[in-house]
Amino acid sequence: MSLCGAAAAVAQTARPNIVLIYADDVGYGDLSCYGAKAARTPNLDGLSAKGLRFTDAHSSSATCTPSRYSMLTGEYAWRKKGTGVLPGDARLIIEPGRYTLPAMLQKAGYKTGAVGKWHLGLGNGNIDWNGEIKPGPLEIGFDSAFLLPATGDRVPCVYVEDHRVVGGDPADPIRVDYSKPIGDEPTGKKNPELLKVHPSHGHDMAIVNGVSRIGYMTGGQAAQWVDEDMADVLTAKALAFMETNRGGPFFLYFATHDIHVPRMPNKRFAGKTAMGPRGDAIAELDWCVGQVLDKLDKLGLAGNTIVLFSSDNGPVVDDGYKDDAVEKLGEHRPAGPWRGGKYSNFEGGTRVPLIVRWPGRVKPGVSSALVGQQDFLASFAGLTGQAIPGGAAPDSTNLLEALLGKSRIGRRHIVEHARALSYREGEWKMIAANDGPKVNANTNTELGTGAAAQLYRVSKDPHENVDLAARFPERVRNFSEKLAKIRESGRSR
Ligand code: NG6
Ligand code: CA
Repeated sequence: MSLCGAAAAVAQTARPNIVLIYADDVGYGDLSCYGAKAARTPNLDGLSAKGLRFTDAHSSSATCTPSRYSMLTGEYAWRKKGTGVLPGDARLIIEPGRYTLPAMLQKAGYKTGAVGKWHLGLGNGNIDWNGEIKPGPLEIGFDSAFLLPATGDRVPCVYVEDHRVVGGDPADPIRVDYSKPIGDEPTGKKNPELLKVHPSHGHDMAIVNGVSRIGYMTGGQAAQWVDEDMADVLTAKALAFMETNRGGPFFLYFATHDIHVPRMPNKRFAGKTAMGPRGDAIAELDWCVGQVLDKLDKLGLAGNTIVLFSSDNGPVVDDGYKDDAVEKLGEHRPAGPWRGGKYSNFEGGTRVPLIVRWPGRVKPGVSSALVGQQDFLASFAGLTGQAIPGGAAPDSTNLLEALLGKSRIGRRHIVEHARALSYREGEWKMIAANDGPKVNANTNTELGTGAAAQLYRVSKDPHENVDLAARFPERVRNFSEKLAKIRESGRSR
């Protein structure tokens, strides 16, 4: 019996290529396949029409670093200190040698590549940007990497390939400082006349390519990126990775810069929407997706490749630059039906688009299964027949059946993370008590803050308008206990 079972399990495992396109700050309502009218995303709509579109998929957190940490390690980031939004000179926060999504796939025989936004730190805490930059992605399971080290709005504004800055010049060394200006270099604060886009809050330090950033940097003139070309540069690297590894199997983690600030899409996309740069960045993102899908077709790999598309957190309109996003938003609802957005404990913080396409294996449609990005690790371990070592990926659940559309049942519960933790189970959601401002004064996002725990029946009240905590104190107590247990046990799988 057990031999038969093992044989059956092996027969069911497979090693398709996996392409994970991970967008930045794209909200549930930002894509036309999720209902957007003011932005058209034909390539993503096509992916969705041929794939499975999820309506209850979540990033683990309402900001970037913790979501990426959770997705790559299968551990809720809030378990570990130091996993909040990182500065560009932060040390690597995933321990080298750790069992991660790419390391697991390496063991399964995959070539693994990271292209795009990293934001998980690099080095050991004192990086020399002119020398060897490690540890980084290559030490946690990627065979190759072409990175934007932190965010588009943080220094250093250079690409890092494997262990080195691309185009670095020993005669023009790069220096980075997050605490004070370096020499008398111009800054956004002192020299607004040098800027082509002005900050609305923060972002008034080093000026690179006419845009002031978070943090100070000098040097590396020849290495500095051009924001308007970034989508082209990253997409070309993503396509080259697939081409090189066409013999497969490969895992491509393509983390776009779009649609994070500064939103500076290539001029080809200017005016593609009536929403200004934020809308045009959505058009640019959709183009990147189209390029990846075309390449898979050209390489004859589409049928043997799972393509996933998702986002690292919910949407934000004004995230620090005067780029007309607020003025030109019109009727567009970046978070779709959900309340809040990036930074928020309301659903808008973590309920993000997720599309999964695997021709012939995933039946096109829509799924309401509750899934988290931290589940990719255990799910793809299941797919490729990898056993997860004890203690690894403590919050990753094998949801392969749900991800492939064979089951409508996803997680029984999920913890959502922003300022506080929220506990979702079935139709219900509790936001744990948390102090602080109700609204992020910079971005104008409702944060879901409350001195007492809040309870919402999300199925009937998707916008989380009616707090039912006082009516159902038992449920609040029960959910608080379950959340405490998940915290204390160090695992939820
Ligand atoms: C915030 C930045 C915001 C953005 C965010 C990280 C300010 C005032 N705001 O601190 O612009 O960079 O961090 O975004 O500096 S994330 O998507 O990478 O999490
Ligand atoms: Ca983000």
